[in-house]
Amino acid sequence: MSCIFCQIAEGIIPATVLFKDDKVIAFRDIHPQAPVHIVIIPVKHFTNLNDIRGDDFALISYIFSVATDLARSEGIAESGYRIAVNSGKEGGQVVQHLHFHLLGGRQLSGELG
Ligand code: IU
Repeated sequence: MSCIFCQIAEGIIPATVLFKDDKVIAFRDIHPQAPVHIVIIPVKHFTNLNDIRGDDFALISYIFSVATDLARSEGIAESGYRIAVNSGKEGGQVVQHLHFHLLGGRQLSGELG
């Protein structure tokens, strides 16, 4: 298994895990870009958003519910936060396992690109 996020999901590579069930795992980013920077991934391997079809969109909806719960538990729900997905090379994706960034705890820039 060469995918690093699959290895985190399997517990082979350690991470600071904040949430885990059979579908989703959330852990603190190792190079945080904000006071709160959490990576949320589906346990099942999808390379990026191009792999998401049909019934898999229910999983994406579930990931958003996990993310918004984490925003509340991390204390950033009211001040505001960003959920971002980098998909593909020009989207800035580095790790080739679909993931969502939850960022907050500081004023984020309006720049998206
Ligand atoms: P990107 O969307 O693929 O650019 O983001 C990958 C993120 O995964 C990036 O913020 C890394 O710091 C983070 N990360 C991590 O938290 N743990 C790891 O073992 C690896 C990357 I590799």
